[in-house]
Amino acid sequence: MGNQINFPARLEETAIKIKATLSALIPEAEGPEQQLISAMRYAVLGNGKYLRPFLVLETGRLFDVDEARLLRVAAALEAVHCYSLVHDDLPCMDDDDLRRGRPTVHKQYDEATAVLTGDALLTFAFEILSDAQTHFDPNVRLQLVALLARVSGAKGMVGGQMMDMSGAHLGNDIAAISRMQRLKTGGLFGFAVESGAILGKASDRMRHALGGFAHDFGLAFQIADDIHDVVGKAENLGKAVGKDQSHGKATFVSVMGLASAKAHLEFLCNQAKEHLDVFGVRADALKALVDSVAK
Ligand code: GRG
Repeated sequence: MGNQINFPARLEETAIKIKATLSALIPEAEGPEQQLISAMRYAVLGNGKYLRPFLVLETGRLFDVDEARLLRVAAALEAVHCYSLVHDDLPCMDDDDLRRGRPTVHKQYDEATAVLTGDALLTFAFEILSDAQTHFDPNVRLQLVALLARVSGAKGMVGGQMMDMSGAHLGNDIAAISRMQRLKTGGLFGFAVESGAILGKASDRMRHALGGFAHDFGLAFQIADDIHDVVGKAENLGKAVGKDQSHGKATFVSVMGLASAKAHLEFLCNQAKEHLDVFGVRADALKALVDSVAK
């Protein structure tokens, strides 16, 4: 029997829940901090797909983890993701005017506000994770904090961004590009999946399967993004397209060619789903997410 999941509806349901959680965690404020809080809300409550929260929720559901806890962890992860987008859009980095179909934070507010918004979202994530409402066991909280710090920092997303910015050194080395992308975008997907397993006290076998899934899914997501950069339309993506090409950046498409990149995407998506077979139909929502990326 095929996958019975209505993926768009399920993703929309996650988006609604995570936005409500983030809105409650970052309430509007009056007074001197008003502009910063307003920009933080603008950054996290946009028209995103909320894929990382979806992964946290669906992985946690495999282990019957309480949804309120999953939503807090997902909110922390989304805050880090949004911080990275706000900083990545700055003139000193990718210099983008459009994000999620709206002006980027530095365009809507100003550059200083955008820098501070990113800083505040990053630290806010750790405030949420370290709060006892996230989990009663301080050991579990510590594992979450340590993992998010690792995947976000110099040996994770920030390190990958640094490699990307000095992209000339990557040349046409597909292994180096894969490593850079694994650090830059794969780490947060890894956290999404592993946090569900940490909260669910998953067995080593389950963790191993989820680790394989996160690895293949993260790479597939990046290849799909590279393909969209070449063949996508800005109005569909809510951001500029063709930027990698015009900046002469080495991407999976520029190195492998479009046809091979598409074939590799399909291979990785199939492999990602195979890792999930151990969970049976309970992983159908995660498999539906993979299918959406494959398309
Ligand atoms: C500035 C520290 C720092 C890091 C930046 C992730 C990142 C590193 C930059 C984002 C720029 C980019 C295009 C990365 C590729 C991954 C990607 C497509 C991110 C966008 O994620 P989506 O598609 O976005 O999940 P939404 O808006 O749906 O959340």
